[in-house]
Amino acid sequence: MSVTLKEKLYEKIQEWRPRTAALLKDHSDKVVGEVTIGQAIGGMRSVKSLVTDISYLDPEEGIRYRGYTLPEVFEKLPKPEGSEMPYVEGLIYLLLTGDMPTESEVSDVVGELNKRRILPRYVYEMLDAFPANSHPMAMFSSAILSLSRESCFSHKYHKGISKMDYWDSTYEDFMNMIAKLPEIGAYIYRKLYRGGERIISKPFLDLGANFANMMGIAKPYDDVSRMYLIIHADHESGNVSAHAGHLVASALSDMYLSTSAMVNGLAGPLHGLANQEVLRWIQGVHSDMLGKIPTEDEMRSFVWDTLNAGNVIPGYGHAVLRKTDPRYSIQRDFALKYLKDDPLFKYTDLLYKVVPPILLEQGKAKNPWPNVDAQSGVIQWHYGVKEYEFYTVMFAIGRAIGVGANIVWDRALGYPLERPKSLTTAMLEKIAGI
Ligand code: HAX
Repeated sequence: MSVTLKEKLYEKIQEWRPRTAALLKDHSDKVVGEVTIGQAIGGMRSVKSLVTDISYLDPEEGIRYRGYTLPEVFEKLPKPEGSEMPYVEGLIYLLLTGDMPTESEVSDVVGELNKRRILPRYVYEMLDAFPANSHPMAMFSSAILSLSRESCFSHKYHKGISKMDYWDSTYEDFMNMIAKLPEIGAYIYRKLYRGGERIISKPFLDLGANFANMMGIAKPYDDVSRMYLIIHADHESGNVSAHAGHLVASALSDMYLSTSAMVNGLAGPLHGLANQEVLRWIQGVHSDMLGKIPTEDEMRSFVWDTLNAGNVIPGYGHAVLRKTDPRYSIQRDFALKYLKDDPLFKYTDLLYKVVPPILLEQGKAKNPWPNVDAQSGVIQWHYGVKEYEFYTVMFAIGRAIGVGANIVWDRALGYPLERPKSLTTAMLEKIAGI
C-alpha cells in the first residue's frame, strides 16, 4: 500500500518537531539580527523575524520552493500527458512534505481534491447577492470567509483537542479549501462577466484543467492556469498576503478566516492588485497610441510621464528581489512561444527594454527590474480574460496553496500567537539622541 499525502506529512512533522524544539530549548537566546530605526519606520524591511520552510526568497536568485528554484520545480514536477506545465497537485505535495512527488502520488492528490470540491449552496447564494459592480476580490474573500462554518479545526478545537493534533484538522481544512477555490473563482468570473452562465466542473480533471474548463477557455489555457497557480503559490512568509494569513492563523483562527485575511492583503495595489494596474496602464498607452506599437522613444516618454505625475510603474520593483523575477521570466518564455505577435506582449517586451534604465536613472527604486505582475495580465488578456479586475483572484487561488501549507506547518510545530513590540516616536527620538 502506498503512503498517502497525509501519512507522509505526519512522518515529516514528526521528523521536524525535535529540530524546532531543540532550537527553542537550547538556543533561544542566540541573536538572529538587529533592528534599526529605518526598519521600524520602514515596514520592517529585511528584519529577520519569521520562520518558514515552505519557500525562501533570495534577492538575487528569486524564490525557491522547498529548496528548488522555479525552473527546477517546473522541470521536475510530474505533468499531465500532453501538457507543458506540471500538475498543481504536485506542487501541493511538494510544499506540504518537502518531497518531489511521483506520478502516482500526484494522481492520489488529484483524486483527493476532486472528492472535496463541492461547494455548499449558501456560498453560491451569497455570491449571487453581491451587486454586479462588486470587486471580484471582495466576493472571493467573502466566499472563503463564509466557509469558516465548515472548519474541521474549529469544530474539533471547541470539543477539545491536544495541541499535538492541531495540524490534522488544519490539514483537512487546507485540502477542503484548496479544492473549492477554483470553483469559487470560476463562479465569480462567469457571474460577473459571462452573464452568469456557469460551467460545471469535471471530476476527472486536474485542478488546473478544471479551472480552465470552468472558466470556459480552451487549451492551452489549462497550462496557463497551472503555470499561473504554481508561480504565485508562495514568496516566503513576510509579504503582505502571506504574513496576513500567518498572523491571523497565529490566533488559532481557522484556515478560512486566515485565508480570507490573506486575500484582503493581496487585494492592495502595491501587492497582488498590481497585475490589474499593469494592464490598465498598458491599455492607457495603447489607446493614446491609437493601437500602434510605440517606438522606444515614445515608450520612454510614457514611462517618464507616469513617474513625473508621481505614480509608480506597475509591475516593476520589489521589496526583496534585486533581479528580474524568475516568475516573470517563466511567463515570458511561455509568451515568446505562444503569443509573441500579440500587440500587448510587444508592449510588455518594449517596457522590459526601456523601464529598468529609466528607474535606474531616476534613482529611487532599489530594484528596477520587472516582477511577476509585469507579464501575467498580458497572457490572461491574450486568452480572453480581459476583465483585469479578476487577475488577482487567480493570484489568490495560487497564493492560498503556499500560505495554507505554511499554516498547516505552523500548527504542526506549535508556532505561537504573533505579537511584535511597538515603540513611540518619542522613544525612537531618544534612541536617536534627538
Ligand atoms: N516605479 C516608480 N517608483 C518606484 C517603483 C516603481 N516601479 N518601485 C519603487 N519605487 C520607488 C518607491 O515608491 C519609493 O519611493 P519613495 O521613496 O518616494 O517612497 C522608492 O522607489 C524606494 O522603494 P523601494 O525600496 O525600491 O521599494 P519598496 O520596497 O518600498 O516597494 C514595491 C516595493 C513593489 C511596492 C514597489 O517597487 C512598487 O510600488 N512597485 C510597483 C507596484 C508593483 O509592481 N507591485 C507588485 C510587486 C510584486 C508583488 O508583490 N506582487 O504581489
